[in-house]
Amino acid sequence: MTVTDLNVDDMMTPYPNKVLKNRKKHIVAKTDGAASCPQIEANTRTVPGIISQRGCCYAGCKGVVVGPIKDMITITHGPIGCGYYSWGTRRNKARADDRTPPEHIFSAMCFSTDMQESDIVFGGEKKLAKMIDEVVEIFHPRAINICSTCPIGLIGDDLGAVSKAAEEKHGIPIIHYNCEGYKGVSQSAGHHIANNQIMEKMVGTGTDGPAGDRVINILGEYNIGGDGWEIERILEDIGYTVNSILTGDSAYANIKNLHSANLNLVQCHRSINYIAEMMETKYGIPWLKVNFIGVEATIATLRDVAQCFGDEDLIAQTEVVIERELAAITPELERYRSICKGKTAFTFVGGSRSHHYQYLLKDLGMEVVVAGYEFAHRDDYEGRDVIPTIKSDADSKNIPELHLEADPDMYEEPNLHLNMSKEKYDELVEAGHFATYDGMYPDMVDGGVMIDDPNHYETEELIEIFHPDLIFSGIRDKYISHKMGVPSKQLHSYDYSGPYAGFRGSIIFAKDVANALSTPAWQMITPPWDKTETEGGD
Ligand code: CFM
Repeated sequence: MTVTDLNVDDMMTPYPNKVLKNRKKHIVAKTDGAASCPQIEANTRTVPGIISQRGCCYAGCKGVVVGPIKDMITITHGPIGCGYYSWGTRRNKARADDRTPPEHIFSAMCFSTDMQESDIVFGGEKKLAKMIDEVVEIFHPRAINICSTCPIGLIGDDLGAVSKAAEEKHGIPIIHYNCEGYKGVSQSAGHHIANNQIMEKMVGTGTDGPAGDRVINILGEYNIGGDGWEIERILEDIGYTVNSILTGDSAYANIKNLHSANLNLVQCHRSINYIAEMMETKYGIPWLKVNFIGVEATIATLRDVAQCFGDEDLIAQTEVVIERELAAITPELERYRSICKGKTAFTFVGGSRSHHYQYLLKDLGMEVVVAGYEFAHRDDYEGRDVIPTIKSDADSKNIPELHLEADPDMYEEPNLHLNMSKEKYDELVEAGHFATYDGMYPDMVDGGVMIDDPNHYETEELIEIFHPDLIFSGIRDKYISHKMGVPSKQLHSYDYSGPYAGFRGSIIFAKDVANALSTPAWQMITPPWDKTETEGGD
């Protein structure tokens, strides 16, 4: 069956009518290379009863955005399971540096109030206050995060009051997040809550940020498997000063100085676009959507960034670094490419990578025939023009918008932060420099399918219809494909591998993909449903 023959009705026959009607809106095929993306339903509630692969609001706030801040202690206020299951699984790496000595790195630890039945009945505020006292006494952190879980919202513990009292007592910032798991429709609400608090309580409070006119922040890069370090290596080689990567290997000590940057680069647009937009409003700092996944994408990104600064030295040095890095990786990449070429993939990740990895797979000669997102919004599929402001998030029903005033000491026309004329800046905007990598649809192959919030059943159906050679997903769906005899690679945690970003990362990725595609194991297994009685099995 070819991809263009996909008949969604056939695929979804077991559904009752109402469910069919709902799910059909979440799937879009690109046919005849159509330039404009059909509307896709996204960021809406999963049909109750369907086994979705989404996570919760707490996962998006604690697990994704604030958990990786290495010099803060992040307390999970709730029963132990939430803290335990979000402990160390994301592989966001951290290390000591000039500002953060090893004894100040807490991101690999798990802190939880371990709420018991009696705490739920009588309230957990005292327990939380006591825990803050304990962690301050034992670890002396610079600042503390408190993330709430579902039961906390239901019993009504006042985290704001506890944090305020503890701040006065201990003299350090204590930031609370009302990110109860049930809020919103997915992780996405948690990203937004985390962004708001970081913006309100941390950004702009520091006075010791890096000086210079080539200072950048990288937003939406979480250092999974060391990705952030590879990106930082390249950028510093070219001559930029990286103030902070949010939030991979980041520190409170640097986040408070986020406003010292001339430019914000946004790698994951889903989880941290809010901070980029809010910083533009408050400080006039421009932001650029980038992609460091893929060799060609990394090159294009580096050139875009240099163009933003418009500095001849930077532009020249960018080319020197590109040439040197390409020379170092090309022979090995070619070897893996010869194995991967012509193969197809199904990517299913959160809200950003199914798009970004298409560039790296293209470098290897592979095509993505099905791309799914757990919790993306319409703009992640269709492009930012579709829903131009953060106000239109379905999330915002749960999340009060921050009303930011422009800071008169900092706010300038965005061009001035880049030491560039307004005309030149407008020219770059016009040329699309602020819209590259916007929306997945333009990068889909003809006949390819985008699907929002796919469930276990639909994943199986799509594998049977498209027969992809490789599936990129997460731990929840990895074994679905294994059972069907199709190899898979985790794109959330990279299994135990990485980094995959930048130049050096592309080689590691290519090697992992070539290994997965060429292992003979997949031809040797017979799935249980194809086994005859005599072949055994239970
Ligand atoms: Fe952004 Fe992410 Fe992603 Fe995401 Fe995530 Fe992740 Fe992801 Mo897993 S922040 S949206 S909430 S790129 S943890 S590092 S891999 S689902 S596609």
